[in-house]
Amino acid sequence: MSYKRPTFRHPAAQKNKLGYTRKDYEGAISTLCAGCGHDSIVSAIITSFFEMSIEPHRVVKLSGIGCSSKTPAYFLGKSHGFNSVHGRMPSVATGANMANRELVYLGVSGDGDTASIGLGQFAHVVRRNLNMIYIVMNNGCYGLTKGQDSATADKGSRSRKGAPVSFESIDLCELAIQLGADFVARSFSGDKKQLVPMLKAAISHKGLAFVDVVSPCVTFNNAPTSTKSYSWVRDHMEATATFDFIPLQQEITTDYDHGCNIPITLHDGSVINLCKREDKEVLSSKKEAIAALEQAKSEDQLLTGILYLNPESEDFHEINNTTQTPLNDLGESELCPGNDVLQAFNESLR
Ligand SMILES: Cc1ncc(C[n+]2csc(CCOP(=O)(O)OP(=O)(O)O)c2C)c(N)n1
Ligand code: SF4
Repeated sequence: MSYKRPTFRHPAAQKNKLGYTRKDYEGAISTLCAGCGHDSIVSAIITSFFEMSIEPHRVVKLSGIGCSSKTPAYFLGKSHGFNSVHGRMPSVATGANMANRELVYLGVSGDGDTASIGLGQFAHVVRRNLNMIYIVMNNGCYGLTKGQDSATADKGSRSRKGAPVSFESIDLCELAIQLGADFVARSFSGDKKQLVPMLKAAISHKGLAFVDVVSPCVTFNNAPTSTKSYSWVRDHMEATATFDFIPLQQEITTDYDHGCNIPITLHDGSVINLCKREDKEVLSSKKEAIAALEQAKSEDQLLTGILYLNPESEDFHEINNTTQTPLNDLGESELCPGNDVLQAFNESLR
């Protein structure tokens, strides 16, 4: 069940370049537990799309099943939406993206949805580099089905009622890097200052942008013994870099503070402005990114930030040389070019 928001609009509400207010990017009122990290991520998504002035009707939001997968109901109420089957969001996203490459695809998933039942689908959508933003709201448990440990729960950690986790956890960021993702980032639901520019950069990235957001489940997995709790994350968080996101339309040069900021240009020309901590490197090598993640883990730290970025990313459409035109805009002669073309094509494969 979802509740509708009041339709009142404050006449002085701030508008973006399209003339929309933040309200135009909201959805139904959340029915998640008060304090759930997922709601904070929803708010960061709304802020990012509003501030980037993306037309809501150009966005497709997709999800699987779980509390996290319910959240597309709570943002971008005027966008296209598809709530699929548990762990199957990537295949629906692939089909939609292949039919129309002009839209912005945002997939929302949970750690159960992605790291357990959907692991196979996750692996293939990452290696195909589908042009989408893939967010995992990672709480280390199956919130919707009453808090069972998920595959991202760290070995030895303990939820509110459970025994210590016996198995090694899956680090989705490391896995995404190994599978070929060109944009891999991690943040914390309670750190909007980091999360909003990170999401903006993910939206601008061409190819799959994977964003793992540790998002505490206050009802089932917020005990201090859990590495996905508010208290643990606050005490053990370490950032690779602080950064700001500069959209393409803005003057870039005036924003740089040389000596601190490292600009990285994304495919659409927009820039992520990384402000390195003194002892940190920009992570553009897979090997180094994985080593940094492992190093942080061995020191009991949660590494956040853009963990790996390949600005030369080539997405699924480019790799397959697909048509620029959405399939429903193609005419009969393009969809069915005739026997001669078919014969020539078959010949070219002999
Ligand atoms: C095919 C199938 N198997 C199992 C379930 C039961 N189920 C629903 S949500 C869920 C796990 C949700 O966990 P997660 O993806 O981490 O999301 P959260 O609720 O924690 O946000 C499970 C096992 C289901 N709906 N469908
Ligand atoms: S059960 Fe956990 S994940 Fe689900 S809404 Fe409540 S706090 Fe959030």
